Amino acid sequence: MAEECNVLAVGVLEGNERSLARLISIIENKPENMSTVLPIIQSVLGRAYCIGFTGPPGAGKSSLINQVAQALNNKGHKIGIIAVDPTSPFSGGAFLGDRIRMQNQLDSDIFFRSMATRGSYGGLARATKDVIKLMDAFGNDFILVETVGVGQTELDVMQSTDTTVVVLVPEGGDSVQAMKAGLMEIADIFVINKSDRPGAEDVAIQLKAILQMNPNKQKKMPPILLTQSLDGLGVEELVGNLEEFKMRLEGAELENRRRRRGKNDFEETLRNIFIQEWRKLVQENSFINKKYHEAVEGNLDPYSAIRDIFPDGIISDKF
Ligand SMILES: Nc1nc2c(ncn2[C@@H]2O[C@H](COP(=O)(O)OP(=O)(O)OP(=O)(O)O)[C@@H](O)[C@H]2O)c(=O)[nH]1
Ligand SMILES: [Mg+2]
Repeated sequence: MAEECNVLAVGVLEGNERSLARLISIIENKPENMSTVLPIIQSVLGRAYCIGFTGPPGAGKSSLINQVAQALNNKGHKIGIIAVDPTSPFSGGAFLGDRIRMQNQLDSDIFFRSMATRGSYGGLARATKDVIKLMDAFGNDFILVETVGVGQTELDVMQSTDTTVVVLVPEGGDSVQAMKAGLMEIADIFVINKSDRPGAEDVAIQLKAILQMNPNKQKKMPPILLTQSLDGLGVEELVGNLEEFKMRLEGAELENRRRRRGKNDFEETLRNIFIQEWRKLVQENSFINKKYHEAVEGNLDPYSAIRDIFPDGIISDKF
């Protein structure tokens, strides 16, 4: 498997679409293979600019991404799209996939991939971050990521993007009020889609009032744009705002964002490796197994168990 991953990783660097598709499938199922892939691709990572789109089910994220992808593609950019859990029960999730697949047949430079919810939420967020890296190595200029809703997975995924677009709808007055603080904070740009329907302006006004009441000192006030993603109204302005945001971010702030991401990435990798190694230790070492189970059963507190298990010098006993 490692050898196949090596060959595929080189293929990805050469811009081979089949290698990318195959490698994504492997990594989705066995993320630990990134340990052979990453050393091959690491030196080229960071070229792609990653934009996340999130918002309630059926808000029009897929149709909007489709429009933005085409607009960027028309400007000569190579685009990758990742739809995380696109099969929402509210609307046909195959919508975007079908459209993009149609375009791919027309030989456009857009690579589409959807990621189904499987395993734990943490697993999905991790797989998405890995796929972002593979698409970056493939030579995409922009990677557009769609996630539904406001859960922990979305927040995790959005921390791996350079820009976050939050998509709302005119009927969303109540959802604006109830919007999770986390989503407010991560939004760089707000879009009120389906602005052909009544109420879009009202939602924009409400949103603006809320943003002004809770100013985020670290950020410029996010723009609020109106779009109609079926016929592309407002898309040009959105793309203009995305480009402007990218230009403004480039330099120190982008480096800061990416350094923060690098730190999270490192710590997550370390945590995963520690946990895996730990589980092996529990299987293999009867003393550790005994202490562990004492702690699990509640007969020993976790701190004491860890002090007993790890002798002085391996980890500090001052925690
Ligand atoms: N009236 C109107 N309908 C729209 C607009 N944009 C999208 N829709 C419709 O809204 C529905 C959902 O669109 P999608 O693009 O699939 O929305 P989504 O947010 O990706 O949906 P999920 O991925 O299922 O959460 C579809 O039936 C679209 O045709 C718009 O600007 N105006
Ligand atoms: Mg969608």
